[in-house]
Amino acid sequence: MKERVLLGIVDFKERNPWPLHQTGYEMEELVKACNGQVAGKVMCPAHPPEASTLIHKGKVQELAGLVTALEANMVIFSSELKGRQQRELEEALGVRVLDRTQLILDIFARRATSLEGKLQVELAQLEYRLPRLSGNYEGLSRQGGGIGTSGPGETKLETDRRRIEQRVDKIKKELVEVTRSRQVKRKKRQGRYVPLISLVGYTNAGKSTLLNTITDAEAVTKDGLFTTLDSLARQCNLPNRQKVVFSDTVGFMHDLPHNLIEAFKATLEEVQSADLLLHVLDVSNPEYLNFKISVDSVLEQIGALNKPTILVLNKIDLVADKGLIVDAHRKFENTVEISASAKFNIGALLSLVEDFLAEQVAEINVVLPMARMDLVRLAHTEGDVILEEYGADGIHLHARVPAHRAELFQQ
Ligand SMILES: Nc1nc2c(ncn2[C@@H]2O[C@H](COP(=O)(O)OP(=O)(O)OP(=O)(O)O)[C@@H](O)[C@H]2O)c(=O)[nH]1
Ligand SMILES: [Mg+2]
Repeated sequence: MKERVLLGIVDFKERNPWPLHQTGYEMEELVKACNGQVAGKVMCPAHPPEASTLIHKGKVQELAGLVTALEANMVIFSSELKGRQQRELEEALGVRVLDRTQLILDIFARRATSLEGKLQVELAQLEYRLPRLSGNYEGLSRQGGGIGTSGPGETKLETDRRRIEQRVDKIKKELVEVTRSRQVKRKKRQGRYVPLISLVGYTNAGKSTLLNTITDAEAVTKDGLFTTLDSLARQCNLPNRQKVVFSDTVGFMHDLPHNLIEAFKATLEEVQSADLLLHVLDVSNPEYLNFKISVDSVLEQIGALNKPTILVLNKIDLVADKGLIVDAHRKFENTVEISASAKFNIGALLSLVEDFLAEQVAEINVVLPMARMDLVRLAHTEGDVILEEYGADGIHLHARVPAHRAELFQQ
């Protein structure tokens, strides 16, 4: 059975982090991503931050009336709730109350498939719950398969802070192990110096679609939020036959729960170690400039904002006003407009990628003295060897190596 959700869109007036209609739209999309059904949407003016309740009494009464009239079995607020606020609202409304953070965590819990992803989400959920635990509050039943119940089950242990803390410690240790084994795999790949290109961007921008268009990956694409959670990497050849790896990543969103970003930092190492980022932007959405700001803010939090980046203006098949593209080119550096699904202008994007990589990868074609096997080994471990032949005059080596290594071979 689908949950029927009444949405409370909290209006902070001039303190709103984001246009309110976009918040409302995104909240609806988040509910859909959880398989829920939006029964109604109510704007709720917020109290000043120092007030103990989030919204005023009259509004709570109005919501209670709507819960009955619309047969909603859950109310979800667009801003984060303190433990006490959530309990008071549940008592007043008689149905379960969640906030945006719990909703996002729930989506991640549903979508996580890898062991690492599952652990990361469980960690974020437990850390969200810890400061909100309360000794004697039973709360409304969290049994069944509804929104907010995915992930670690809510048992008696939930009220036992110490046991949750132990679980948090255990997950952290397990994550160190899982992350280490993934890093070993990545090192092996990097050992051959195949440049890594990471696709980043707001959720639903078209990253997975672009990965599929460029490589022959079969990444899942869908109109909806947070379709991709685990990163997926695919090797392919650029038109100039250079080998590269493209990797798809989890989509970003504005105001992502902080402990979720923390938990996903290990996965996002792919982004940190990338040679080049393709920042995919859905320019058919009027909020695209805000999307870019949000994505840049997450990139900054994971220390990847200064990476070489190509801004990929996607979904231009849906953009009627071409002035918008001209504008974006003027505003930002290194932009290229494409349509990932209609496969438009992909050639231009790839040639831009080649230009970027050319600055980081050098192609060498040299004859080395027989005594310099160390350089041949270096070319194998850090580079991509195209030809290796042993002649009377020495070792003929044709390879691509990291630009900063090229000089060693030229001497
Ligand atoms: N019209 C149009 N639709 C596109 C284009 N690129 C992607 N889409 C659609 O946009 C939706 C989202 O695409 P995805 O590739 O799943 O987006 P994503 O960035 O991977 O999203 P998350 O994994 O949720 O972060 C899908 O319905 C795609 O078919 C495009 O160039 N034009
Ligand atoms: Mg995706």
